[in-house]
Amino acid sequence: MSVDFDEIGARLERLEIELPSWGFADTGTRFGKFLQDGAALTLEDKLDDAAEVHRVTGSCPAVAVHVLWDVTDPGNPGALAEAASSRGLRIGSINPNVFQDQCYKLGSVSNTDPAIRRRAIDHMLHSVDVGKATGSDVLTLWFADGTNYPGQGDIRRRKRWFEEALREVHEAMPDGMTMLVEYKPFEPGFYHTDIADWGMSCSFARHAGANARVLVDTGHHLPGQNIEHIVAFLIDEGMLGGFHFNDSKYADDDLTTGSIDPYGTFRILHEIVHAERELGADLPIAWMIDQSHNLKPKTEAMIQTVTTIQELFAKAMLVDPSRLASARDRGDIVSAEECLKSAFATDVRPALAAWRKARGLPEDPLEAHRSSGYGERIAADRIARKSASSGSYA
Ligand code: PSV
Ligand code: MN
Repeated sequence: MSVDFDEIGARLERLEIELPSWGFADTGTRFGKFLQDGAALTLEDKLDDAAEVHRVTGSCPAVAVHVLWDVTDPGNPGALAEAASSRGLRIGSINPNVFQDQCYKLGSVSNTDPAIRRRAIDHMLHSVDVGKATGSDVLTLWFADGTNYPGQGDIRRRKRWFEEALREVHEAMPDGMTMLVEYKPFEPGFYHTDIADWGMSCSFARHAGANARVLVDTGHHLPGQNIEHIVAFLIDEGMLGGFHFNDSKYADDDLTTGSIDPYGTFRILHEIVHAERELGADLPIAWMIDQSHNLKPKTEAMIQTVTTIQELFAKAMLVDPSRLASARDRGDIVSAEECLKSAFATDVRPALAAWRKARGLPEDPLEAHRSSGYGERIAADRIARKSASSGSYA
């Protein structure tokens, strides 16, 4: 298959991939954390790392922030935007946190205690203000609400509290802000979660208001689920709002996109490319990464993720739409499948390297990052700061 890169390069140029601030800090599992010398200690460190990813890829100008973890001066959220813009970045999605405080043990907006429900809603309203102050146009909502045991909660009553809360927050959003409603089938609720799947997200988004959409986190599905079917369905309903890209083998593993099932991600991207071709325009999708790397060097893993998404997107654009349509119309299943397989099998890396070169970017972003010495420099600086502060770093 010959690679015509003009259309692909132009589309990739517009494919901005948002980085998660939390992907640069030390994270772990419920069994413990393995600390990295180069892990970000502060919001500024996270932005420095994001700026490094943007420097070598040219495709990541926005950074998602988590309100409790990143808005260290709630009285002056505009400072966040300044910190980002001084590094050539901007603040992307705003992620409220109504899952961490002790009061949320039995739920946030679905808690039976009205004072706790109010506290959660107020935090989301504050997050809308953070969005206004930072110029962000996306509010991303994920809730840990759920129950662990049969009988623990009144599922329908909780659903109605969710609807009320999301509507109130939606009403407070300025024009141009989008609310994204994320779903997850389990964890930390191991019996039921209040927004367990895409259908519930879609229903809650519709109740919330005209600017609410569904957020598909690729790791938030039960094994074997056909995610590209969900994506295609949501596109057709006008309800797909954004992605949290990652990969998983078992559940919400937070693995690097494409590390386990690159063909699965390719098939998702193909549904998007297919719809965009029919529409003749880009779909209004927020492209976000949601990965916490416990073992891989974090900045390297982000660069690897961005280049992988670009490769898979380019491959998806190689699917020949007229050959595919004709095979489908003839009922020629083998040829239809071959359209996808041969596009997926094409090595797009040389074409992507040439595309990057033409944009004045490094042909190999990962190699450029490694040879810059950035990783060693930040590790030395951050180790020194860790040992100078509390001495808690072991
Ligand atoms: C929850 O598992 C999630 O996917 C949500 O998007 C959170 O905001 C994010 O991870 C960060 O922990
Ligand atoms: Mn997520």
